[in-house]
Amino acid sequence: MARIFSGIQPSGELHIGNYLGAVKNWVALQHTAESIFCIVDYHAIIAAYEPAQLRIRRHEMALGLLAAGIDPTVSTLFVQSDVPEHTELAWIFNTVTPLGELERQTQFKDKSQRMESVSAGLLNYPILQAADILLYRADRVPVGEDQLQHLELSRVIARRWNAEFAADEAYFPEPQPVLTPTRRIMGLDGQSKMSKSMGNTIGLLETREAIWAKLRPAVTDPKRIKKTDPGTPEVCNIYHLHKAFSPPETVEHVAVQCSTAGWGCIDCKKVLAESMETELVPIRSRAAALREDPARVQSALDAGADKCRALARETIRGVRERMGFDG
Ligand code: AQP
Repeated sequence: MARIFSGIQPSGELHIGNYLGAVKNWVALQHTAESIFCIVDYHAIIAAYEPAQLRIRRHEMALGLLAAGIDPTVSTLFVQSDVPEHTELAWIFNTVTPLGELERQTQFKDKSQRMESVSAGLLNYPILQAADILLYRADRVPVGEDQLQHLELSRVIARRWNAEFAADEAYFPEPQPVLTPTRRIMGLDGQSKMSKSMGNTIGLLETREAIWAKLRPAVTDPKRIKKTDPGTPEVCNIYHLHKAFSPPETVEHVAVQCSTAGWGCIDCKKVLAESMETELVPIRSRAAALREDPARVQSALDAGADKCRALARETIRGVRERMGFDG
């Protein structure tokens, strides 16, 4: 049976970009393959953080994922730092990864430009990601578009390690991406990818009122100044969110109303807010039930960690044997 693995950083609130780009696929795919989902807290400490807040965010992320539809009786959900083999394998992969390949990663280039001091952790981030995936010898990785380059590096690392230490077998499979139709959701500023660290998000668990307060001023078609100006739906971030949340007939109607100046941007946003409610209300109500019962969240994570520790030990045993560390 194919194995799916994917991860998410507890670096802030679970947002609709994470949901539409990755988590929605996790929920759909969990019934088709053995699925392992990881809250990657070691990745999240690359940026400055408060330890007390990390504890809260880890729990909130688990709660959000369960509310989004991850079913712990079908999938495995766990926290990365509960399985020490992730960092052990990452160290090993450090030794087969040329520095130049890490320096070429777009995310490293973008983020390091925004930082005064760049840590080795930021550079090595994709190696830990390769270790996360390959530790479970996963075949498929449902991710958003921003992770494609990192995933390509995971394949290179698997290929290189196999060639060096397991020449006659593909000990590590080369993991393939699985994308959703909404592979890249832009932030409400319309400028950059919706991302926890950019503060341009709509949280998956936010209230109707909080969502409206963010949608109302959100950037639309920059050329449309007045309500009577016809808009261009394809360049409008709100139209793209309609495609993600509204039924096809509404999307079509929105395009006509926008391009003929039938609706102003606020009219269009009100319809989007309704479509979002339809999708988000059940998620919010599952989250409310889980908040009443935090032990349920923790026990899903504990069971997930137990299972993953056993799988990880088995992979590392094979790695150590092939690299001359046994006996
Ligand atoms: N805007 C997005 N559109 C589509 N998919 C997205 N993903 C993230 N943002 C978008 C996908 O969500 C999964 C988890 O990724 P993450 O934890 O790195 O999410 P983030 O919000 O991007 O987190 P950060 O902390 O703000 O990280 P940076 O600063 O690196 O963006 C992944 O599958 C990702 O593709």
